[in-house]
This record gives sequence, structure tokens and C-alpha cells, in this order.
Amino acid sequence: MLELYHASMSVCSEKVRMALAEKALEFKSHLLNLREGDQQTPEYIALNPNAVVPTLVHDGAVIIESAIINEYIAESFPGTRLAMSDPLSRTRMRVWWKQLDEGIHANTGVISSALAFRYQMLQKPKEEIDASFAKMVDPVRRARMRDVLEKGAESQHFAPAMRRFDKMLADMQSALESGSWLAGAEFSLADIAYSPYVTRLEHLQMSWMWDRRPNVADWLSRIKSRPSYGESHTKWFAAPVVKIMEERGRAAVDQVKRILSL
Ligand SMILES: N[C@@H](CCC(=O)N[C@@H](CS)C(=O)NCC(=O)O)C(=O)O
Repeated sequence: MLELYHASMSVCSEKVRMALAEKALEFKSHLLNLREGDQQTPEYIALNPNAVVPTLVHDGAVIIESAIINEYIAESFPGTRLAMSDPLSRTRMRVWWKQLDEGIHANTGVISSALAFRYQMLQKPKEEIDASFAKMVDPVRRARMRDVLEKGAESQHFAPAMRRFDKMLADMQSALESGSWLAGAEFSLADIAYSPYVTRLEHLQMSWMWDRRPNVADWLSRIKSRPSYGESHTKWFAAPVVKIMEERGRAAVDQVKRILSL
């Protein structure tokens, strides 16, 4: 029996749902509303001490961290092979995920909040905002996200985050010039892991960032044509969230082009 604690448009939830869908695994869904702080309740923190989604529970065993959850899914269940069998390809796959944990994921929070989500949060009373920040487990993240909430795209974190995404797309283009998928010839957990981040850029109206990177555009269309993408991503898109990302993202395109000197 699999249970997933997740949120509809959280990038880490999308990547775990995609691995589950590739394996055709059903799960009991516990959908959390991150805007309402469902991830910060004592009951949830008992499962995931970092107060973040996703968390997978398999026959009572609790597994956290999306990359680790996905490796567990790949190794534990039959069906589509999601992790390469040869050690060298596996290392390539892991290097892709490592970069998410080492900055790209944090930068996603920065750009999503700076361009769109802060406008939702700023509608709440100040006391509620303060209480939510106080419950964030990681103090570095708390300070970064507070700055982004207050300053939006003028935050010191915004321009470096956009530049990191530009580098991510350049690295993807380069890898995809020598193989069909990120870690080589086979579709793998690396492709699953990057699909939500590229999708987020697309929602934020930044798909022009791969106009000059045709292999990334082709990779994205192949990712989207997999039935697992519909199951894990599209099915969970929330119209109001997509709308605010589109509207606010569109208004920021020229600023981002200036940051990237384009
Ligand atoms: N390293 C973690 C990161 C998880 C994470 O940051 N989740 C976000 C959603 S994608 C979250 O729960 N945010 C809620 C919050 O920050 O309060 C993983 O890969 O699972």
C-alpha cells in the first residue's frame, strides 16, 4: 500500500507522481495545501521533519526527499525501468539530481515567489505571514524567501536564480546533443526530475529561454507526450495558479531578458 503526501503544483510532488505513473502504481493521495500551511502541522512534521512535501509511505515505512523517493520507486517496483543498470550511466543520472538539490530547487522557489506567488501571499494579514515564516524549518530558506516576498524581482536572489536557470538549460542542450535523454540513450529518473522545473519556467512565460536550444524544446515535447506527464503534471494543474504565473510572468519577460543580457 502506497500513500503520498503531496501538493498539486509542487515541483517535488510532480516528479514523484511521474515516477509512480511510469510504474503504473496507484497511491492513496493526501493532498496538502501549502498556502494554508498543511505542511507545518505537528502531525505532518512527525512524518517529514523538514515540513515539506512530498512524503511517501510504503506499507508503513516513511520515505522523504523526492530524489530518494524516486530511486526507491525505481528499485522497488517492476515495470518501466527508470534507473540505468550500468554504474557509469547511474552516476550521470545522479549528477543531474544533485544539481537540483544544490541550488536549482531553491531557485525555483525564488523565481516562482518573486514573479507570482508573493502576490497571493501578500493578500494575507501580516500576522499570518509572520507565523508561516516562523514555522519554516530551514533558517536560510526562511531569510531568502522573506527577502523575495518583500522585494520580488528586485530581491538580491532573483537575478542569480534566473542566470542559474539559463545555465541549467544550456547544460541540458549540451547533454541532449549527444543523447536522446539527459543521462544518455535511455529515459530515466533524470528526465523525470527535470520535467517539473522546465514546466515551471514555461508556466512563468519563460519558454523563449529555449528558443535557441532546440534539443531542450524537443525533449520537453517528448516528455509531455508520455502518458505519465498527464497523470503527474497536467491533471494537477490548478487554473488560478497557472493564471497568476502566466500574467505576472509575462510582465517580467523584458526584465529577465535584460538580466540574461538578451
Ligand atoms: N529536498 C526536498 C525539497 C522539498 C520542497 O522544498 N518541497 C516544497 C514544495 S516543491 C514545499 O513543501 N514547500 C513548502 C514550504 O516551503 O513551506 C525534496 O526534494 O523533497
